[in-house]
Amino acid sequence: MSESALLRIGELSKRSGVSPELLRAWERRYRLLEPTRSAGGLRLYSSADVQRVQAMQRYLAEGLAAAEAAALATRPLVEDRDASTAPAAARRELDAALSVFDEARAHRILDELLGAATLDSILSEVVVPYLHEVGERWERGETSVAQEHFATSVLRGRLLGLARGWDRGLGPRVLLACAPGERHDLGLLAFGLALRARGFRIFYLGADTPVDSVAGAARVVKPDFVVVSAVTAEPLRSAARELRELARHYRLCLGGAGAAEVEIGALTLTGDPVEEADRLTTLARTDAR
Ligand code: B12
Repeated sequence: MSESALLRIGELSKRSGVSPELLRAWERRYRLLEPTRSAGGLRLYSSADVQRVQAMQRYLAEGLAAAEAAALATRPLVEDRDASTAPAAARRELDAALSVFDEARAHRILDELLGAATLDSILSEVVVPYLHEVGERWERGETSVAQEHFATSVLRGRLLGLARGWDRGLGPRVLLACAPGERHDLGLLAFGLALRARGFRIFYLGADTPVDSVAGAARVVKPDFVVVSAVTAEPLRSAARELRELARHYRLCLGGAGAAEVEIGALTLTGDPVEEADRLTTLARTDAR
């Protein structure tokens, strides 16, 4: 759409009969509108925004609550199956369901996605970016703690469901755990699923695992790789001595953003879980030769 075909907030307001204040509130609260910016930084709205405002008005007139109306009004765009816009549309649809605590609908969306796209692309283009979006909105105070907890627990449950049986097979064994005190395990879980899709066998200990307990599990599992992850450096730094010891017995990798700042001689996996799964696959193949 050319810039001249785009509308400013005042023009969108005139066209729809909705005040600029209310339009801004819908944009902020429900992400009903997705403006681009002009060279001068002004918000510019497209015909898709106009359609969503009109849909919102229809649903409100039918007596729906604003959050429900917004969730439905954002739906039609999701039917756009263009490869370049589908992940953003899927994230928006997922968000519309999760932000009004509609778990059944979120599962339907995920079912549809799983039927239509690879797990790699769902992880990299929908789940991980969506978690970032939730986090950013939570930081700005636009998403409540309840909404953030609900969204992450539904997604976590779903990812764990996909993990069933991921320890089977003949591929290299990987033992995965979060560092002691670390409760963020979604990146690690995504990494495990991406590894599984590449034939690895996964043994998952999850959040907040003492390093001596990881070592105990490793004695039983006899993994080819042990991965300990953390979002910040602190949990890894605090456990550095024990992790160094673990690295003497096993091929140790540190994962997650926290690993970037910790130097204990282990391989660090700080990027996207799918890309890092590719890196570990290459490494495992090199080892096998
Ligand atoms: C969900 C969430 C939670 C959930 C976690 C649920 C769970 N089971 O994971 C709960 C509610 C438990 C939680 C708690 C807390 N959280 Co929190 N949380 C988040 C949130 C919204 C999403 C995190 C997430 O899963 N992201 C998706 C992952 C995949 O993305 P990522 O972490 O950026 O990781 C990237 C890479 O590092 C890589 N990756 C990540 N892990 C791994 C692992 C491996 C092996 C590999 C290869 C790659 C990899 O993948 C990503 C893409 O590149 C973020 C917001 C954000 N912006 O991320 C805050 C965030 C991580 N939390 C934060 C904080 C401060 C906390 C608390 C201290 C809050 C509190 N006051 O209680 C506690 C700490 C709990 C603890 N002891 O660990 C901060 C961390 C700030 C910092 N950098 O210091 C963040 C960034 C929010 C913020 N901006 O303040 N949180």
